[in-house]
Amino acid sequence: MTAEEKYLFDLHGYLVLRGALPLTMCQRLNETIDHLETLDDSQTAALGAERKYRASDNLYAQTGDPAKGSLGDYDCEVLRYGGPFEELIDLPQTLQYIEEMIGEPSRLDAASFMSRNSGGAFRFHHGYAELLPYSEYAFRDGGFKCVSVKIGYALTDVNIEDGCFAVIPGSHKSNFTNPLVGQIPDPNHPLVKPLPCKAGDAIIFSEDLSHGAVENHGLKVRRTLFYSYAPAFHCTWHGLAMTAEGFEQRATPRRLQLIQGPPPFDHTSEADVH
Ligand SMILES: O=C(O)CCC(=O)C(=O)O
Repeated sequence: MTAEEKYLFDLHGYLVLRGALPLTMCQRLNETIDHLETLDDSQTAALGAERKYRASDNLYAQTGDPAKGSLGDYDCEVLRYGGPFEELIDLPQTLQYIEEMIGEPSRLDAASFMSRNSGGAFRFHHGYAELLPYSEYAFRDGGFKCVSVKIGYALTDVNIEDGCFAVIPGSHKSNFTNPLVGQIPDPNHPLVKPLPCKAGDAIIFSEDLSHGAVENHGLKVRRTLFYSYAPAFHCTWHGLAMTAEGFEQRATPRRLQLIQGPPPFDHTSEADVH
């Protein structure tokens, strides 16, 4: 991270990396999703790419209205399918940021694809002075020590009207109740920063930051991949870091380590304990 990126991440709680996904990779990811969407629910489930449709009473998500014959808003645990989604586990363009923001041996604790139709939105959560051990933002001894850092990869162009990701910059350090938590982000509210993206852009953010998505008023389906990382002592989010058959055999050593979790303490700190 450059000195300016460190300053901005500390100040705002997020960074936008333009063009983090190489164009060809973004195309391959979209082609894979296009293919999976030609299959019915039982066929995708048999391949490990089960579509989990958002319930309309979800606490945070406002579900969109699919066009006639299209799929409803759904999430998919893409690593259970494998394919090109495995390449994002250790994408060099973003992993270097993750390592510096966590500042400890790290692991991947979740990965999912989200498809959101017109009308969909996601209410603000986090960033309200709560003490959540799984999401704390911290800076100590000259380095970041974040407990959860997430990357949202845009697979489609998303403007404000398409329901882009939105944050309250600086809320990761807030010590007071946040009145906007639980509300759908209003892009015109002075505290709210909508983050329009082009396909291939990545937003890296501390989970401690208030974040959500503004309402999709457009006609396009928004496609996003979320990859989440944490210190190695973390457990994973339910099944969200489970991998497809044969992963152990084909994975690079770094990919395998990020999935299995490296030893949580490095050699020096282990010596401190004895
Ligand atoms: O829809 C979005 O971009 C926000 C999703 C999100 O924050 C979450 O799933 O926790």
